[in-house]
Parts: sequence; structure tokens; C-alpha cells
Amino acid sequence: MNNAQILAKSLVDLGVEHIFGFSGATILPVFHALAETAMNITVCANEQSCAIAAEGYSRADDKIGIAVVTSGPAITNTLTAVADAHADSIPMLVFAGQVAQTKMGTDEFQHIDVQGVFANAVKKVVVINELHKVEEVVKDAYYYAKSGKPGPVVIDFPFDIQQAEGQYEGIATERFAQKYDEERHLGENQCRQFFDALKNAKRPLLYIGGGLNSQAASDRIRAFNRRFAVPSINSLMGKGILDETAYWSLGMLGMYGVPCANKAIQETDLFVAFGVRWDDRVSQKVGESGLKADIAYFDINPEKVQEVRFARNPKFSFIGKAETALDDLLNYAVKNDIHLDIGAWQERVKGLKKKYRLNYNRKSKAIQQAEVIEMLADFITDATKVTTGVGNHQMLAAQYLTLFKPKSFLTAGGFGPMGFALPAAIGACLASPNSSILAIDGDGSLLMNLGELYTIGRYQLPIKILLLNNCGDGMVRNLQDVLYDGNHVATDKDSKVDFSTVARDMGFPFAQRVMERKDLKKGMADCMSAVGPAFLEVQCDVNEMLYPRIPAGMGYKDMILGPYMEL
Ligand SMILES: Cc1ncc(C[n+]2csc(CCOP(=O)(O)OP(=O)(O)O)c2C)c(N)n1
Ligand SMILES: [Mg+2]
Repeated sequence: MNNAQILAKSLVDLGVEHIFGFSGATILPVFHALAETAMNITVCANEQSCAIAAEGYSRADDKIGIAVVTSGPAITNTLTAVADAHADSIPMLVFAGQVAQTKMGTDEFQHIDVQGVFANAVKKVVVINELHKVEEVVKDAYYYAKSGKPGPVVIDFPFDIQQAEGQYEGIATERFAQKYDEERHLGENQCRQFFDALKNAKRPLLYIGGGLNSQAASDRIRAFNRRFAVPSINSLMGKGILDETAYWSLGMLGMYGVPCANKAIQETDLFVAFGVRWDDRVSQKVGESGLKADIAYFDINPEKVQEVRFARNPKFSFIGKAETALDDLLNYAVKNDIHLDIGAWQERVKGLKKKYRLNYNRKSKAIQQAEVIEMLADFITDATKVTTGVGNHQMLAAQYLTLFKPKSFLTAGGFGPMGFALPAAIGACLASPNSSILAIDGDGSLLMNLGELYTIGRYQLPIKILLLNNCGDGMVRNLQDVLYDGNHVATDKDSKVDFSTVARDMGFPFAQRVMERKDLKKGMADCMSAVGPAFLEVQCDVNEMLYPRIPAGMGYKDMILGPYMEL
């Protein structure tokens, strides 16, 4: 067996059924070895999309997405996706072909120093050499990527080593899983300390981030709040984890967060953060508004907890798995019959939620993005998984849509690469074939990975795409409106292209364009009930402003509600 075959066999042993790939000379031994197995290979239009699809696969399910690409420009094409997975703590594996070891560093065709390029954008890079056992590298990487604070692992595989003979030992995968077991529990004293703080607080607020974006963690935090109903907010990455239909669930916090969440944070006296990384778009604003609350912080990443211990002196902190911590807390609460006395605060947040409703320009002749997304909300079920591009449409989706499950809002948070929606939807579709996959995209973002229309059409993947075409880079145009006297340098796009025609040509049986409000409802209903790939383009207002908004460097108290939400 050569090492390329060992790689393929190791993946099969790990239970991997799908990979996303793009070929090239230095990775051919691996592709041909994969072809000898039952592996399903999805070929995207470029390597960035392969890696975003792998991310989408991981984001949608507990399995890990895998991309396989060739050397040089192919592996560098994945850099944006790898950095994105790293920023959002998404596990994934990228295997790259590499020139033969003797040619590395000799100005060889399509050689790049993968370790050098990826070092700061990745959880780990492994450059395989003769001393490695390929089986161990692959199986270990799979569990390492998932472990602790998850992230991407890039494996650079020189051509000569792929072809060399090796030994396949069939090492039990459980041994690698066990290696990364996380066993930290909260002791009785810690539970008491935490509940003392929670019971003393008059206005506690839970803040939930992507660290809890799994079925297991979501089940626990929902159980916690079935008992306590502590008013709660979430980060962009935390969407879908909480029961968004509950009165105590206020929605997304932050620069473009919903008004009631951004109001509640100004009033809390105990900020209980779970699985968040204190993104600057959230926390600088906390600092600025002078959040005087005590902090309790739970996270699996020791460095982050230590950083927060130093910077914010939390009343309580715990390094470990959210599921375990929440189990410990709930057991303690049941055993000690703990109840909270926060009725007044619960009433207060009910009031905030009622008073500060989202709204938009309902009088405009032009269709508003917000209006389309508000209408779309009625089509979301507990089987829906949404992906987005990056821009105003993304923030509106986070604001307006109610999602019912964790791992159902797949969006690029910490890095924000436009072009995310389509390839992520491809990954989600393959990871979760029983879900209904809906990609909400902007025209700018769509253009970045337009080639994925071809991939979706070619494989006839049942993905629905809702394109909110405002003929421009809406989010950046909005900045220019505020900061550059409305001078839209480099952000206006040609309005004449009919993307639905492009989609039809790419193999979408349903592809429609809605230009006027009167056709919107029917267009959306038809798209949502269509079978197979479906594409709906809606021509939206080029001048729509996204609200609410907190200007850069300002605090929550400076939130601008805009003309349509102002009380
Ligand atoms: C790869 C990449 N390039 C540039 C940006 C900066 N950027 C953020 S949002 C945005 C505009 C997005 O336009 P579109 O996808 O049409 O969404 P809209 O805001 O119009 O809804 C740009 C240029 C980015 N996030 N990612
Ligand atoms: Mg746009």
C-alpha cells in the first residue's frame, strides 16, 4: 500500500464519506486512491469553495469536512477558508499535494511554503516527512481538529511520500478520540460560588456564543433556561442555540445587533458569557458603554479565559466544556433546589422586546432587503439550515429570522469572507441531506463564488438560493453614506445582469427574478416549494440603510435606531 492509499484507508476507517476536492498533478495519487474506496468526491469550481464547502459540512453537522487540493495556487486558494474556519473555531481538514521533498524550496513549479503561509491562520499545519506514519497523522488530525477549541488542520503531503510504500496498521480510531478527552468538571464549591453570584444578581444576562453551537450544548443551555428563564442574548455565531421563540431570548447583540439585546446589556448586573471570544464588535462596545456588571465566563480555550481574567476580573470563570459545566450546574441546582428571584427583570426584558421592534422603510417603492427576509421568516422550519454571504443581507438574516435548532445558521462571523453562502450550502447539503438548505446571498458575495452555481447545477443539489440583489456592496455603501458623503467609490455594481438566467443556464430547474413587489410573495412561495436547485433573485433598493447600527468605536448607548425604529 502506498501512503496515498493509506490516507484514503484512514479516512474510510474514520467514517468519512464525503470530501470536497479539486485535482492537480501533485495530488493525483490521493485522488486515485480515494477512487478505489466508496468516497464521494464533490468537485467545486475552485479550491476556496472546496474548503468553504468543507467548513459548511462541519458547521452543519458533528462530522468533519475535508478538502483535498493540489500544491501551490491550489493550497493558497484555500487560505481564506482556513482562516475563516480558524476565526470561528470550525474543525476541518485540508490535504494538499506538495512537490517532492527534494524539490521543496528550489523554486520548483507550484511550490509554496505551506507552513510559512498558513502558520498564523490555522490550528495546526503538518508537513509530512518520512518520519511520520501517515495513518497516525490522518487519524490524529481528525480528532485534534475537533478537540478543545476546534479549528482547521492543514496537511501538506509531498508527492514522493504519497508514492512511497508504507504500513497500514489499522489503529483503532477510539485511541485518538480518547487522547483528546476533556474531563474538567465543576466542583461543588464552584457551583455554589456561581449560584451565589447568580442568586444575588438582580438583572443577570446570559450571553451565548458559537462555543455552544452543538446539539449537546444547546440541549443543556435550553434545559438550564427552562428552569431559570434568565434573559439571554447571543452572538452572531450563537444563533439557533437558544430557544429563539422564548420571551427571555432577545436575539443578537453587537454592532448590528437587535435593539432589545443592545439595550439589555446596558442594564445587566451579571453578564454570564458562555463560549464566546469577546469579539471586538461586541466587547469594545461593552467597554465603551462602561458595562458595570460582574462577569461569569465559561470557555474551553484557556488562553481566552486567562486573558479575560486579567482584563475584566470576572467574578467567576471556568475553563472547560460547556456541556459538562452546564450538566454540573443543573445537577447542583436540582439537588439544592435553587430558584431565582428575577421576576422584575424578566418583565423588564419582555417590555424591551415589545418596545424595541425591528422595522424598516415600509413606504418605499423599491423592495427592501429587510422586507424580503421578514417574509422569508414564515418559510423557516426546524429542518431549515441557512447559509449567508457577508454584508447587509447577512445581518438582516441574523436579525429577522427565527431559527429553531443549533447548527442551522451557517455564517462567517469572525473573518467574514464574501462568497461564503454557496459553497457553505453545498457542504451543508451533503452533510445533512434531510435538511432544507437555504442560501441567502448578496449580489457582491454571489459574484465571488459564482462558479458554485455550476457545481450545484451539475450535482443537482436541492439548494434554494435567495439572491438579494441591491446592485452593489450594500454594507460598504452604507459606510460611505455616513463617512464619505455618499460617494460610492468602488461599491456600485452593474444592474443589468439577470442572475436568474445565469442560474437557469447552470442547471437550475427553478430560476426566477422578481423586479416588483407584487410578484414577491408568489415568487418566494414557488421557490420554497420547488424541487431540486432553486434560485430566486429579488431586485432590492440600492439605497437601503441597515439599522440598528453602532458607529465604529462607540458604545451600546450610542446605538442608532434609524428613522423606522425610532420611538
Ligand atoms: C472577500 C471580502 N472582500 C471584501 C469584503 C468587505 N465587504 C464586507 S460586506 C461587503 C459588501 C457585500 O455586498 P453584498 O454581498 O452584495 O451584500 P449587501 O451588503 O449588498 O447585502 C464588502 C465589500 C469582505 N467582507 N470579504
Ligand atoms: Mg449587494
